[in-house]
Amino acid sequence: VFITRVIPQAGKDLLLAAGHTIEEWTEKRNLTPAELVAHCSDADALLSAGSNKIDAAFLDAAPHLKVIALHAVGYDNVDVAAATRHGIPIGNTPGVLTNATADTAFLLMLATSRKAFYLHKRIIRGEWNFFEPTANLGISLDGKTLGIFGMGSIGQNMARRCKAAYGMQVIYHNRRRDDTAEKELGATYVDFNTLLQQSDVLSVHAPLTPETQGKFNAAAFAQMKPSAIFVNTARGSLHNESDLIAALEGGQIWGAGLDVTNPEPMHPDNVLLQMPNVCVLPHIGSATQETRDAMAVLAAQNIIAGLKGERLPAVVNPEVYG
Ligand code: 8YV
Repeated sequence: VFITRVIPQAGKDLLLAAGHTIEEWTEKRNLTPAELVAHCSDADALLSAGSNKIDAAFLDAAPHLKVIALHAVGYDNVDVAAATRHGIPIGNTPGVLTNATADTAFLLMLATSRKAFYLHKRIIRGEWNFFEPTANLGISLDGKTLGIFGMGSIGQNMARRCKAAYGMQVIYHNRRRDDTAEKELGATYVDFNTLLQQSDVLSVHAPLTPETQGKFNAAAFAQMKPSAIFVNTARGSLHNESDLIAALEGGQIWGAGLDVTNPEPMHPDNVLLQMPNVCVLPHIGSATQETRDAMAVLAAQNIIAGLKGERLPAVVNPEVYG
């Protein structure tokens, strides 16, 4: 089993206990496509943590692979149709990272609403020297409208937190209407333009697909409230970064909380990092010890099942089973 980045020991222990041999890439840099091919040409299974492209060319060059397990819920780096053609099941890690990722969205919403990261930087710079009742003001979240783009389990969890904490009204836009969101959370389904126009906080929880790529662009930001906060914990390519910067500079929206950027890592000179109403984190959505352990275990369970020829506990392409 080839593992593309260092993962929690719990996952590796499970693979070893099942009798598999593992090779783990430990360098702190991305494998090049050629290196990935070289390490997988004889491998029976790939455990992929990170954003390496798993495309048709790679699959052709790794003929022994019987299963691929992602240490992630998102699978935008995988050509799923090509994997299915090769008869390779793709596993991912849904469910176990839902709470941690919703927490990160909630954290970014709250931190942005109170300019927390910027004010922290001001203290470090020695700029906390005077109190004024009109300085350092943020935005209250009580009773505001939360818009969710992508009402899957993470979006629902974010909505649940925001309702419980702030009594927020929830509106959402999704590929299809969701019964749980409507019955349990009282969420209202709206079209995309209404979502933009009515949200005080707009939190993105959709996968990256050709339909969602660049969805939050100048035209979208222009429809939002000047007091709105944009939160993205999904994938950086769902928003257009220069359009986001222009919208913040032009006052079309008030603030942004980002756990994902394009590219990653974000360049330290990025103007977003200087803006008072912007909070950026280095893609830590699922980064708690407990969650990462659970992801590693589920990824290992997917590999073990795949190598036995059994159905993966969490499979992205069930059509591979015919
Ligand atoms: C992963 C993620 O940590 O699950 C996802 O889709 O973005 C993160 O939780 C990341 O893909 C690295 O494994």
